[in-house]
Amino acid sequence: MQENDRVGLSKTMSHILRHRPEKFDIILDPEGFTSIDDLLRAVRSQRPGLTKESLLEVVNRCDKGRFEVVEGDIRACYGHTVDGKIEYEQSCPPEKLYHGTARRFVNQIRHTGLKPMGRQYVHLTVRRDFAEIVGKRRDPKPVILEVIAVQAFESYVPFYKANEDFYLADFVPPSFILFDRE
Ligand code: HQG
Repeated sequence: MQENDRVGLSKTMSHILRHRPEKFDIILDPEGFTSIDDLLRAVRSQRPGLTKESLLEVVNRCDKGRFEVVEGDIRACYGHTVDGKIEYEQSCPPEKLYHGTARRFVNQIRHTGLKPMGRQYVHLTVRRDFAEIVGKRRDPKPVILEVIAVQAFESYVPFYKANEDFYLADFVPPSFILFDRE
């Protein structure tokens, strides 16, 4: 599959698994999983003839680990906006996590901390380069915020591991964000 096709297919899969499963008669379990066969059927309604191999190629070649496959089931690892919060086990984060955002949001974040906004969770990454890419979706010169994550976790802020590179939080208070490293 060409990269362009993979990106398009990945977006369709994300749309279904993160945002609109009900539109495709897909039911997610509490952790966001559905069967690969059901997802395949749903994606085929948009892309007739799609093979399971192509779908799994998107899963395996995705640099951000967007999807997880476990014993015939698949889920989006993060990014959800569906009703009903996707459940993750709490997990102690690494010492530091990064969040890339737009310059225009920073003042608000200074006051209220990081909030999930339109999604179910705040998204944080262990990789500065990923935070840069995430921030550039909204600002050509994004601000990379550092979150002192272990300290936050040991105080009272729950964190959840989405995949090897991304952690989620319900919120991050400003006292655990280093703004002066912008
Ligand atoms: C900002 C995509 C004002 C926050 C990405 C962000 C990522 C605030 C925006 C993943 C705020 C929400 C998630 C506050 C947070 N006041 N603005 N208090 N708190 N914000 O898209 O982290 O590529 O929901 O900084 O690449 O940008 O599709 O979150 O700018 O990995 O796999 O509100 O989604 O993944 O935006 O992106 P988003 P995000 P994929």
